Amino acid sequence: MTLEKQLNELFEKASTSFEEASNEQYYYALLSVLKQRLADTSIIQGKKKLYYISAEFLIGKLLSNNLINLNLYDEAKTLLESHGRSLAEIEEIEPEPSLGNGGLGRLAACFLDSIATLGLAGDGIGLCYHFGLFKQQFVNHQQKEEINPWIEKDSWLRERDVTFTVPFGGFSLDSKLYDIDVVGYENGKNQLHLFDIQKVDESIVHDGIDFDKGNLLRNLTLFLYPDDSDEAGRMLRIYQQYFMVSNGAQYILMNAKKEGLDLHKLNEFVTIQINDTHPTLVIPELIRLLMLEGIDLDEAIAITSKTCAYTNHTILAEALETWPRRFLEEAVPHLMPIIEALDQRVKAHYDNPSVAIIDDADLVHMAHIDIHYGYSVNGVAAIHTEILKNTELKPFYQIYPEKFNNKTNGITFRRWLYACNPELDQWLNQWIGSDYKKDAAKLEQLLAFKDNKQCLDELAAIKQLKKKQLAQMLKATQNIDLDPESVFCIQIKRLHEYKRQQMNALYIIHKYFEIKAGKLPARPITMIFGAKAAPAYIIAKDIIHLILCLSEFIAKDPDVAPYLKVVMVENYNVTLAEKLIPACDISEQISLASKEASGTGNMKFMLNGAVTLGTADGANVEIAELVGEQNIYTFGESSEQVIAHYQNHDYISKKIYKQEPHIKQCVDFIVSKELCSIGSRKILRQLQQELINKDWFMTLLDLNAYIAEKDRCLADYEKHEEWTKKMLVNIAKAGFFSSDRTIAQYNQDIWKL
Ligand code: NBY
Repeated sequence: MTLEKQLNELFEKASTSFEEASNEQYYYALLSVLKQRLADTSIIQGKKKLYYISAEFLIGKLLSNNLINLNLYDEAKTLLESHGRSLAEIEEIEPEPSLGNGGLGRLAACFLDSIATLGLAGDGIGLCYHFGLFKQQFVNHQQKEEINPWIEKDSWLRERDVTFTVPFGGFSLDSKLYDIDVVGYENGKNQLHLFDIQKVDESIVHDGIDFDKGNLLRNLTLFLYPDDSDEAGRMLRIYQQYFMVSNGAQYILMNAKKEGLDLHKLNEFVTIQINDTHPTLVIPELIRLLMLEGIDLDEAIAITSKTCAYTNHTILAEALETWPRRFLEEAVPHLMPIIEALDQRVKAHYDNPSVAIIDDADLVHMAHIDIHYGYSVNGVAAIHTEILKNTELKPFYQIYPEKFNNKTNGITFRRWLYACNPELDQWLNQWIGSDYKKDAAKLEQLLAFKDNKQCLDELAAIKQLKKKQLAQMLKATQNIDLDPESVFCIQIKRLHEYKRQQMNALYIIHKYFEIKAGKLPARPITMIFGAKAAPAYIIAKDIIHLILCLSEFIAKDPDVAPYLKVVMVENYNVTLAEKLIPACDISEQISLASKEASGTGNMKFMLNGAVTLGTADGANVEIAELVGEQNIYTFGESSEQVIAHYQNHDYISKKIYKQEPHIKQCVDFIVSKELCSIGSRKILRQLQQELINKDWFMTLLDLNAYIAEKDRCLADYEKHEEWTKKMLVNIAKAGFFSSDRTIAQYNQDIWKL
């Protein structure tokens, strides 16, 4: 049946019509039709199945994505347009599930798309957070957190008749399973399994995102990453993690038994990818469950170690989780004998205390469990994997060189090109055909048109159009005025000191001074930020405050406002990213070298024809190798230099502050009376002092280099044809960053499905 006929039937039932139905009715009718089509799509089968366990799946809205993958996108678009509707408008009705925080969660979502597209049998396992990540509002130039509900009566969730009992110290909780179908591009489907508790109570949340952290029977699945600045918050994270993995492991074994598989050979039928350390407890849990099936400890450990593989996403100490032994004793006492047995085996083999699972301070190192008792350890970009091997995880690499491998991240082109930039997709179809949809490497064919004026003019026109569309959208939704003739520099990502949004803010102050002194830029510059700060991360919130104060201050200065504009979009999320990325001229990837494991926004920007301004960090390094130095702007100290500063303790920000008058001037402007009259003197002072006295992520180290390279980049932007060529080369070389390629490599080297 055609989409038209199906929608028509639904509209008739609701006594409405194509002409009279509201956008809301359109959305729910489409949802219902697509859910039926998804239900009719066959599940991908295979002898061996992957389970990708992750605390986050930042899936974003699913309407367009599902239309594309079910091959209904064009039909839907034409149909809607013939009734005077646009897909974009109807999509606005869909709430975005914010089941993730940033790159790690979005990567999991891209991976599910590619796994299904490649026809591999692989499901996701996670939690059904009711509010996901908080919704961000700006009040008094500060971030305020609000709940972010997304589950409606009618949604992509499918209730399943599956429940497990999860034991905790002193009580147990029964689960409830919801599935979301994950359909591949012109292929069958897999599933995302999201576990919830039975009696979750949304009403215990008050004053933004506060709630009783001790009420586990009611709160366990309310939020992603509840504030962990106190012990109750940290305990809640452990309860969440264990609830997720126990359900996952029970689900996996239930299926294995249903299929009559030999549990002694589980690893021939199942592989489990552990996404960062949050799902690590799946290892002792699987061992425990196998023992309940009558398998002895040694064999249960051996089977589990052949089944589990681990992905590392960071070298930052903050995210290499360790839990005090007594936390685990309280939350999951039944796992402690197993964790202790795992630790004793390690200690019996290796005296190096740095590879122990339980250290002398009685801290349990989650990553160490993964590395000793998993069969693969991978980093997410070439440079990151090298740092893991040579520095961060060196003693482990010496023990298990064969386990270590790199899998450079990727992004799904279905969402980050076809869905978010249909104009660019059309242009590609015209110039190189549509083969690249199945084989992203074919984008390189674009290089043949590098000197074709018409091709370049069309590309430049598309960028201009996307900038206009963004301006219209931000005006309508956030009352923000953008000048599409200005150059758009965009930095959108989680707020973190290592990502150095504060360095970008200092650049803005530098430009402000220049403009004040009469040195005008060739064209107006628009600096766009989007970022959420973790609720308990004070410095990150201080940086947001600075940016919002700068934004207002500059807008009010008639000398500067015509040349410089600072915008921070509210509640940055996947939906906003889909609008911002196609409109970007300059992609800001300015993390302190060695700290950004990969980055994936950098790939999305490149694919949409933005040029990268970045440090030699994460996947920027691979982007630079692909596009060549004429087509990227790289600055700053290398990861080796930065690592040496940490080792030698020789970076002293105060020294730079004192020696470089211009840097001092910029840093001191943070506490100028102009900014303090807009914002909070206390907060701005705290940030300024942080930069002078601590600056753990070395903002001042690269500031001069950043200013120089950004100015060179802005000057080059004025050479229109050359710039458009750079855009074209970036698009042509982006094929490597398709998550289809990444997943093919995971499968070939790790999963072997
Ligand atoms: O994973 C990101 C990396 O920063 C980025 O470079 C990489 O491209 C991406 C995908 O591999 N990591 C990330 O997003 N991490 C988190 O969001 C995260 C979440 C929670 C915690 C730590 C990190 N935590 O400690 O709870």
